[in-house]
Amino acid sequence: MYSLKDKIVFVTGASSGIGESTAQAFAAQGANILMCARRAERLEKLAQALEYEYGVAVHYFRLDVRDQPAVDKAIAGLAPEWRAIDILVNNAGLSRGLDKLPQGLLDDWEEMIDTNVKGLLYVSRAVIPGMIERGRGHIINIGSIAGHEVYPGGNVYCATKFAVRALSKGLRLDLSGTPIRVSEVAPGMVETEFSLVRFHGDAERAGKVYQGLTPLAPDDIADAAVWCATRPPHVNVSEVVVMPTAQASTTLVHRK
Ligand code: NDP
Ligand code: 8X3
Repeated sequence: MYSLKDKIVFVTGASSGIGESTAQAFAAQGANILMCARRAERLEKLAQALEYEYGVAVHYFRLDVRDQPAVDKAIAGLAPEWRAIDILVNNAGLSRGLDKLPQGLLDDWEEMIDTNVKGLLYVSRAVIPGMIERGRGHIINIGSIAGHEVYPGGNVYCATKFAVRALSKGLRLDLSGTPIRVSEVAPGMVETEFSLVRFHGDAERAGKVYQGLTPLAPDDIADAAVWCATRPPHVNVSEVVVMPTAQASTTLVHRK
């Protein structure tokens, strides 16, 4: 098993849900945690909890991954002790709306594409050259079942997650011959703030998404990310698809 002790793990979108759980799960393995999101006050609380509970070093910064100059500045400006990122978890992402494409809102489309595709690219472009120079690294992209199957109203969100899958595959090709690993973790339904964000704060509608079934918890996905990262160096877990038992596909969910 590959030890995570004292490794530097950078988690984007760690202020909530899967990112927060992932930061915690890697810290529990003794990794030092670098994390970002827009809601820095939440990161501050998480940093204190992780330092206290696991005795690891934590550094956080406010970052909107859609802002390319800010991404470059944040990564280039890291203190020397934080520069050698071992594992990048590209998690920051969101869905907006569930409208049929002809009725879709342009702002929703821009936000999803800018965050899920361009944000992931900006962060990857800033971090991966250092991994190549150091001759070590692992990129774990949080994709989605929506990147494997399309569902009605999923149109642009699904397209962004298909893009995450394509970029994960493309990166494996482009990094061939290096020791750097690339994994995609693709969850089905996970109860987080995801649906609240998708439905622009409509809590009643968001709650209905998870009614009558046991969805995944963010920890289930954090577990999968840690599992990918702890395989021996000659093992690259390319893709992990994790679904609630009650979910057979994006369109077939059993509700009691
Ligand atoms: P949450 O809404 O709970 O968390 C999303 C995280 O992304 C937050 O920390 C948010 O931080 C961050 N984020 C969003 N936009 C930006 C931005 N522009 N810059 C920096 N950080 C940003 O949802 P999840 O935990 O569920 O989502 C995490 C990932 O998992 C996403 O990529 C999502 O697509 C994917 N996913 C989720 C599934 C689910 O059912 N929940 C299933 C499959 C995949 P802040 O707002 O503070 O910036
Ligand atoms: C989130 C899962 O099925 O709501 O990526 O799109 S789904």
